[in-house]
Amino acid sequence: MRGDICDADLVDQVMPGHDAVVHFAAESHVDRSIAGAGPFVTTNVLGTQVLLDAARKHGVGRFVHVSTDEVYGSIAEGSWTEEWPLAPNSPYSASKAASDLLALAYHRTHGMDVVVTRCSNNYGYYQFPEKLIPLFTTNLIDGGTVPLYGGGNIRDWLHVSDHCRGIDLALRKGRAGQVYNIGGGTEVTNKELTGLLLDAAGAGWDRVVPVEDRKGHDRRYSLDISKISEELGYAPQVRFEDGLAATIAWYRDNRAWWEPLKELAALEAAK
Ligand code: TDX
Repeated sequence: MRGDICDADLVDQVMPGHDAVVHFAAESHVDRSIAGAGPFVTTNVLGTQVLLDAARKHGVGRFVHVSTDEVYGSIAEGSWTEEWPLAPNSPYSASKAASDLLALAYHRTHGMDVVVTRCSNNYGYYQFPEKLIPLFTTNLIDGGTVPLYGGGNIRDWLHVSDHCRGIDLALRKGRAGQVYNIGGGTEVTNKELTGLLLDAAGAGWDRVVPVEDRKGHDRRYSLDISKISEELGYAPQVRFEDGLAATIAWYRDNRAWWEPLKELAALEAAK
């Protein structure tokens, strides 16, 4: 069944009988949140509250809230542990921080069995072509250009299958009320990553268009994953070079999936 997490009646109907909720649903693109924060507050904050209330009412066992490293803000050196204070910079990350804290508050206030995970930048199959890797890859496949903001910013890349492995461990073995960072252990600058995507497409730097920097652009994300590694036995398994090559091949082979989505995005942007 597909529906809106803000639809309290629908959520109330579908919740009974389940022993766990894994809450992935969110507005997730930073640039969209800069253009308009409304849907981010509605879906990420109110939607999470609707899910928490329904899970509590119907006695669902475990509630895993999937959060993000962006709630910590930006870090110049070293890596964030789970104790780091939250300092989000974009309307997107502020809305995720609010939902992350709300989930933890339901544990402390109501004794709900909540676990929060905070992941680094995901990549892989079926990622909406608004995020850096699928946007640049599909633009290059089509012979177009890629809009690079600055380029010195650093992200830690996590293959979607490693993220799911981490969430599955948190669901089955995580301790109630705890937060677990899930990182990929591969930090690269956006410029380095763009170079890899250009090489894979057989394209040169003339295809890169420098554009005005993102407002409030976080410079670097870096997660310390000792807690989930030591407590739950997590380790990322997909090497970045392998995961990236497979992802690029997937977008080459699956134009029918992403082309309509890009057409829709272009129509929205033209409005
Ligand atoms: O067109 C672009 N040009 C560009 O230079 C886009 C879309 C991005 N970028 C840069 C901005 C970032 O430094 O690339 C980096 C990655 O950008 P995104 O793919 O938009 O991801 P990011 O902003 O890092 O946030 C992502 O990781 C954390 C997800 O979108 C979030 O949902 C997640 O919580």
